[in-house]
Amino acid sequence: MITEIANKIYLHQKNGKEMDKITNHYPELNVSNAYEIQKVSIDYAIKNGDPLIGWKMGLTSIAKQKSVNVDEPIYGRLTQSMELQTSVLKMEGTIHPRVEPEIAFVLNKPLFGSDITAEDVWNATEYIVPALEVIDSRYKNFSFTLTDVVADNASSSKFILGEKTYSPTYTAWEQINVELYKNGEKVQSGISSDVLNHPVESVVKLVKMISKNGYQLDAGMIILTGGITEAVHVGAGDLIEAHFEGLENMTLRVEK
Ligand code: 0L1
Ligand code: MG
Repeated sequence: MITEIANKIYLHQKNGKEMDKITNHYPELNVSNAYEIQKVSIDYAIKNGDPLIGWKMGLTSIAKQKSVNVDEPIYGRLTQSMELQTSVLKMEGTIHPRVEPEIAFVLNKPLFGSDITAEDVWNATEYIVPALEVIDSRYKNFSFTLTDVVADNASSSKFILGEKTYSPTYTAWEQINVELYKNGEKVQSGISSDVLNHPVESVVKLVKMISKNGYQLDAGMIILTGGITEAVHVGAGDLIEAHFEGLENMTLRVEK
């Protein structure tokens, strides 16, 4: 059953086609099953030439956790085809994308174990960089239970990293105010402490969560720590601008 569901989700992710919630058909599935489904579906992508290049944390703000009625974040996996190389998102192959600003860590050492600390993460960080994540649930109406969204790789779709990278000591990474503009109008704002109090704590939590399932973060991996504002719906013709206080600004143009 796990492999059958994982294959179906993989195909819907690859083709950008919406589907019914898996819990409609398999109500007995739990979150632990969902993480297995996530692993198997990403393994299909990897076997088909799309390597794992990172991990992400989702539901890292109290507001997002409340929206799914949970009190824990979730994690997902990032593969090479998800990384945008130019500031353009093509609507083709997406369903109902939303964009959110994040802080990303890039590692130079592996990180593992349930006793990991923030200091371990700082010591393993090559650089930090602003990012925009595009989330795009494969489920109809962007509506799901926790089990559904975990199986669907935490709604991962695309992401782009900023061009300018920063040292871990560059600034207070939990005090970055971010404003998100859509077509010139401010639509969201937030502060990076909304990401589990500090983005570094999101990496700590990620390592603890995946180590329970027998995984680790490898050197070179990109970690998206979680949305600093609510995610904003986008469609063809939209221009998103993210102003990260004290850092470079980022833009994303959405095309047909
Ligand atoms: O990156 C995220 O926080 C997304 C987590 C999944 C929930 C959603 O799709 O909003
Ligand atoms: Mg996110």
